[in-house]
Amino acid sequence: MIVGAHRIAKHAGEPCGDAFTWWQEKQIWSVCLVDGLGHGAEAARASERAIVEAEADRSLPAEEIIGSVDQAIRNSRGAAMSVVQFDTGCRTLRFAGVGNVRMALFRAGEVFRYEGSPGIVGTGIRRPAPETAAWRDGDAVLLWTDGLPARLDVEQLFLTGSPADIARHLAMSPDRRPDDVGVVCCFLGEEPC
Ligand SMILES: [Mn+2]
Repeated sequence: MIVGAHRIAKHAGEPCGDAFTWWQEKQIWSVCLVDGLGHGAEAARASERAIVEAEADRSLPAEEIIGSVDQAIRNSRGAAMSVVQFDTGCRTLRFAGVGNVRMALFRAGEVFRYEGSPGIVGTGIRRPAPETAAWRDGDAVLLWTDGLPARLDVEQLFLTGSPADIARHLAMSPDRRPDDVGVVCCFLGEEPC
């Protein structure tokens, strides 16, 4: 597993309302991307609290992490959020999301897309149903917020560069919308992080 990420605030000089984190717990790698509603300081407060709570729940399954964050950020503006967990032993993934933080898995000409269920984390959501799938060495996974278009066509990007390069390149792309943008890129395989 190699992970890289990049984010850019809507307006230079204001806090970014998109936030990410990842961690390894035994053979499970978890990656979390959060978009605090709107932009600016209140959005950043919501997403930072979501990240702190997610990290505190690090051993829970993805959908339960989102359920805990929902409780923890009730007094915030709310957020969209997705969590994906890669089991490096079984080569499976588990995805859960609420709101429009999207994910796609890229594999030699194929793209598998994942979307969260409707709702706003922090408003008393129903726990989202997780999706599971198998992955292979060499697969690449992107997560991105709505600062980028819903459908990203980026396969040529994977020919060069590290996950951090790809995330930065995408975050600065001309397709970017007038919003905070956050991107996380993962290369799946046995490479040490
Ligand atoms: Mn946004």
